[in-house]
Amino acid sequence: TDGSQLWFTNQQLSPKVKTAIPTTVCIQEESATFKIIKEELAKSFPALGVGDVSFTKKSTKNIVLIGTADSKAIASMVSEDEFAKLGDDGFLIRRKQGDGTILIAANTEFGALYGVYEFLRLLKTSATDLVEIDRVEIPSYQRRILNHWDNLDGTVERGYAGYSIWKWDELPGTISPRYEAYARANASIGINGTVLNNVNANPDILTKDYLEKVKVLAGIFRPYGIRVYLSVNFSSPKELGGLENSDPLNDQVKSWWNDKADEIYAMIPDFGGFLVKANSEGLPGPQDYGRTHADGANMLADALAPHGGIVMWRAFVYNPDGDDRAKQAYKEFVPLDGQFRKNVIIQLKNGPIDFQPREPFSPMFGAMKHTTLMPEFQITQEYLGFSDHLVFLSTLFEECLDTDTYAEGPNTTIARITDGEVYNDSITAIAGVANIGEDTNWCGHHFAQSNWYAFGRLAWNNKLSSAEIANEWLEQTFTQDADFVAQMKRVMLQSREAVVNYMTPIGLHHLMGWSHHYGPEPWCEVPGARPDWLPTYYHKADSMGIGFDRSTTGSEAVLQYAEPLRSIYDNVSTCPEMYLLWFHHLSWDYVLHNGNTLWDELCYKYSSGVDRVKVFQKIWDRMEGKVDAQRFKEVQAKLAIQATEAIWWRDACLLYFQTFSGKPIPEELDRPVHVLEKLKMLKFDMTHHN
Ligand code: BDP
Repeated sequence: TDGSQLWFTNQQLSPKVKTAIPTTVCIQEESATFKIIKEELAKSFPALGVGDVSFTKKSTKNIVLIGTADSKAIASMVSEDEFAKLGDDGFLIRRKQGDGTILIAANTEFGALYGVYEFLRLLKTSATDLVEIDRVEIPSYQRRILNHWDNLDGTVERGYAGYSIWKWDELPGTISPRYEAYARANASIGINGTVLNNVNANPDILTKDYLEKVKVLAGIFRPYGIRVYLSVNFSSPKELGGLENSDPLNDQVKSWWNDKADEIYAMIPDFGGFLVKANSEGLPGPQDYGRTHADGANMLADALAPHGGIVMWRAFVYNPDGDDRAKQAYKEFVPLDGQFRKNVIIQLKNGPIDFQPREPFSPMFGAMKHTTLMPEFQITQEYLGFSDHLVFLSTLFEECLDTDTYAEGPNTTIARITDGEVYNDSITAIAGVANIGEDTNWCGHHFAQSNWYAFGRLAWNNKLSSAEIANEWLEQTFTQDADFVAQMKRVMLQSREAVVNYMTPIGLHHLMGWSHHYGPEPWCEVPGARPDWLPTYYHKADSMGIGFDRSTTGSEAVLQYAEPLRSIYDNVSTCPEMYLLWFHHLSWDYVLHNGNTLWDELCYKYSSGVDRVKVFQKIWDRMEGKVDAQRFKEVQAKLAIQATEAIWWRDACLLYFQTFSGKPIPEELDRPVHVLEKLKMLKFDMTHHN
């Protein structure tokens, strides 16, 4: 098995499904989406051993009945009240008592499609016994979106699975079969939007030629319930339209965008909207003209509003001459609270810096009470070992969503702030930066598929646990063998903490190599470089100690958090140890709660990260024979890289920090196998990773 089939690999009926599944399927409606539903069932039932399916429009006993209220049979079995609760994408699956019929009902055909994928998932995983099934699912977020950082030249920024799956040169004439496979995979986990191009947007995406290509993709995705969105360059009116400037208050600029929106919607009536990175990392934006982010976002929002489109405006802004980088987005955006149009959503990375293995949450969550916010996660592993390291990111996503901001008192979690529960937002959304490329297995590492999967599942239901997600992913992707699932679930659930420990434990961050962001370079110096792109800006190691003082004696970033978090983070004895060096600069002799000095604890943490990966290797080796030989070997080879690189990280960081601490590595721990001076001379070769 080469991984190309993603989580559709294992077609085995779950042992828990004791009951007979009807093989007659009644679907009374017709559409492209219902056709997909039929195809899925026609493929899956025989493969699962349920039997060949026969489709009928007649509702009898002992059938699988699928549809919306437009289907008479469905309408007679589901009340209006029940339908009202389901919303656009929700569905119910219910076993009708007495005659064996399984009902899958929704308000829309897309809801029915999600219901069918859920039904198939239940058949294939040991989640539920279907005999008495009676469940309602309503997605946590209305818009569940992948962000592709794919460039028009076919490269993928921070992509580690080969070139882009979008073949812009071949479109619109030639259609890769991958497009539909992509749509199917996304729909199966509830993803309903895709931003096709990089946030560092090339204006050309809005030319007629490219829009023709986009239109073809939108057409393929449409029956799967997936809308297309585009990243736009704020200077497009100037660059493409030949206008004098792109000032959002310039009437010509406004009409350029209005016309562009009209043009897009004439071609793609269900177009989702724009994603914008503006005045960030050198990109143009409204501030170039003395205007605010709100001025810029609102102008675009006004162009899209008549068509029902939205603007996702990114808050990833920071400036080398500004304050502590961790504080800047908040300082820029919070004063604008309440000034954004209803169809603007501020898209916010989970942490205040940048997708590090661990960051405290961005304090903007909860601080903008009159502005809609959406979380942005990074599925691609820019800072977590690319597609070479096995890291299950679900626990990172879950940690963020479950974090209590206390913005409105206890239980103001990021999940509840962003899914509309706390502030009743009319639009809700969540985004994940995709890890997909043209590699046969889509994501570079077989286990990296689980991160795409987990993002979709959490976007659908932000209360799911990572353990449940790992479980169902493993069962569908590999096997239901109980030992395999139990062992590998443990590996997955521990994997993120392992990477935190061998890269950036105790609140350290941004220690990685210059520009490519691979491997450790805590010593990194680049002549003339922006200081806020250098590790020394973040770790501040010196002979006295290590860490970034963001407490009230330092940059005061803690003040951006609501009480009691502000005080908890500010006080070194109450600050959670996982954030200690994020918020405090501490002496090497500082004693932690467990009695270790900070230096010793750093050594233990780095070592434990390495040890964990070695355990992962052993566990995987025991799985031989339980999975196909190809995937077994490929994962085994990746784990070997990961173990080697975990040691590289440990040695590089400890040897370098040791030049400041002057302290020995605790007796019982493994000694470094590298020499610092040699590590410093390593030149990283990106070609190996693409
Ligand atoms: C950083 C990446 C950079 C992205 C930027 C962003 O290094 O490639 O363009 O984020 O999110 O993590 O805009």
